[in-house]
Amino acid sequence: MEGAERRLVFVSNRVGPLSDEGKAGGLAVGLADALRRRGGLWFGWSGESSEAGLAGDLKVETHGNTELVTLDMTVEEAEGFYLHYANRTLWPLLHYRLDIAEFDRQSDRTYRAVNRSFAERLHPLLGGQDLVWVHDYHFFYLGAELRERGHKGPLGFFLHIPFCPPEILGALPASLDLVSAMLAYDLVGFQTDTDRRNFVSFCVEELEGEELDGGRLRVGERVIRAATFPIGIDAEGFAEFATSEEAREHEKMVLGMAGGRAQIVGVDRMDYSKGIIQRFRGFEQLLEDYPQTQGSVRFLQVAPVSRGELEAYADLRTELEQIAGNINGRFATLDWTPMQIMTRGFTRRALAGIYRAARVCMVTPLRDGMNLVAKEFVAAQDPQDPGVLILSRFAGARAELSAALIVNPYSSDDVSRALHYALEMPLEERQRRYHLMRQKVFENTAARWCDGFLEAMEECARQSRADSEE
Ligand code: ADQ
Repeated sequence: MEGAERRLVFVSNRVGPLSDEGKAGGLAVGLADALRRRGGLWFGWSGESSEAGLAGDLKVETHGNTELVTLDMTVEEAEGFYLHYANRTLWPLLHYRLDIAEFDRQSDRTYRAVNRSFAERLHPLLGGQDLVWVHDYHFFYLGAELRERGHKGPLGFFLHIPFCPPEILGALPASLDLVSAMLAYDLVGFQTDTDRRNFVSFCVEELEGEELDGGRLRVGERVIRAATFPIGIDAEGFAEFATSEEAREHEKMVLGMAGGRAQIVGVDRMDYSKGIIQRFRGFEQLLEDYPQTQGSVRFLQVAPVSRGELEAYADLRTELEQIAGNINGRFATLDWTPMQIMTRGFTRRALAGIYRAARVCMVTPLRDGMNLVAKEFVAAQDPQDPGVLILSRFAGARAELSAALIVNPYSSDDVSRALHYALEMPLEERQRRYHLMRQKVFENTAARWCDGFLEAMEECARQSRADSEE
């Protein structure tokens, strides 16, 4: 299809919102921007359950050039697919947590059946020339199911979370099926080179695959492209948020609470992969090892509850509240409370103000696909007086943000030393590090990420048309 742009079709577990104003997570923020610019179809789960489930009516919302199409699931579909297989099996496993991943046959069946039903319902809405871009670990089998129904157009897949090494993935009873199904996509994208390498290694070691040049990979008859596309944010937009009135009010409130003390912040969905427990231990150790910091710092952790239906997440909340309580009990004085934890969501402008009030932001996941909080923090800073980013070596963002203070999040010594260093850091060094990071964040934006992936998909489509004409 020379000249005309192909229609864009996104598939992701949750759809929208298309507006910036919501409390959307990382994925939605990047995609909404692309659809607003180019138009198309966004297909996914409504987030609701009904008796008919995936067999029920499609819900269609039209916003200008974009259609949002969603389906309900039955309670059984939602539990087996989303709660169980996606979030108790794949999420921990792909985040290297074999110790808590649960494997059971029934949810594996439901997950595949849900992928099949999504393909069944999506296929009639597709034109052969559409660019279909499937997102994340909820839909490993969707591409293969679309192919079975005769879809011949270009199919892309992007994994927002890490791809663990074959030694870990191999523990998944269905690992061979799952990775084989990924080969139905023409382009498979990852956040980092490590994730890509792990995928290629699995194909080579377990499926007799062969790495070709140009990022291509041959497995049996199939040749696909596996590449790295680190996701970004709308940096200009976020920087503007940071100077909005709402941001300023929040900045003022946080600074007011700090009362002249150095403000440390953490902002994460409440998830065990984010390393919040270890971060609290690091903060406690700062107070212990550097007693002069007692009374002169304040730590605010913002952690909205997510996936609260799952035991591991409910337990985490209890544990975090206990640790924070213990730290406050141990160190507080009549006029100083060391830390505060908040589980409510904020608008993006409010969040930008909180980041701007921070002297130090701690982003210390034990494993993270990218971590957009790190990038948002950088975009929100005042260039004249920027805060310091402490970043885990296990966050995908580390590849670009090497000018942050890089720590091993498992080592409370390392974290407490980095905190102390950050608190003492002279303005000149803060500015130097900030400018290096700012350049990356403003260069590699959400729009560029999206365009890069779509260009690579167009290239795959041209290639496969050339091959079929040969
Ligand atoms: P997440 O695991 O959700 O995303 P992250 O990239 O940090 O992690 O994005 C979280 C988003 O939620 C950020 O945009 C942040 O601003 C927002 N957020 C956090 N707390 C909030 C609060 N209290 N109120 C409002 N908003 C809040 C997954 C992967 C990541 C990957 C993204 C995108 O796990 O590694 O970076 O997808 O690909």
